[in-house]
Amino acid sequence: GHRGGAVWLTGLSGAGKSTVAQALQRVLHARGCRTALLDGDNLRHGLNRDLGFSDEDRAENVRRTGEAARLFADTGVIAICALISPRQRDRDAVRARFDEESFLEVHVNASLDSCRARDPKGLYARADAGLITDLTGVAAPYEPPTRPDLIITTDQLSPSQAVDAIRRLLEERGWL
Ligand code: GGZ
Repeated sequence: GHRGGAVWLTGLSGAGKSTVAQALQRVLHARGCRTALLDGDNLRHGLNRDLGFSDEDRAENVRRTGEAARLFADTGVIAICALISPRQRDRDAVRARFDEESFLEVHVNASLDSCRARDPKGLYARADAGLITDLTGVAAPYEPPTRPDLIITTDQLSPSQAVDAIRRLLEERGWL
């Protein structure tokens, strides 16, 4: 069996949050865990489609996703959340909605240079061309977690190594 909770992946666009989230979901499924994947980019097509990228809208995006994650966690599901979630206060507000042992903040860490070099969606190029004026890390702030439960440096770890580190953390914390 396993416990419900939220694994909250925060980091810059292009740091690898979605890749790690999907790989984590596969590993947890293989172990018989029930999971839900809440990916910021996907949620912005549905639940959060009314929201943009102002500080206020990002805060609401994070809040709403945190509430959805809590509903899943309450039914015993492990909610894997992958949002830039650039503000510490917004992430702290989500954490405060969970039992202390049911929320894990994971910093998916990559240098801005490597996110730029990857630029999987061409966002950094579009920001340089002036087509996006509020890209996180370029023209909008990113506050790295002050006390993350785990830091995954994707410059140094493969996706499977990153997932392994999260799996070990879940075992240590008694989720698995
Ligand atoms: C940040 C942006 C922006 C701006 C579009 N700033 O890497 P992606 O492309 O696939 O995922 C990013 C997604 C960010 O949504 P989040 O819900 O994770 O952001 S937040 O937590 O800050 O609310 C990115 C894309 O949307 N995108 N414009 N200006 N990311």
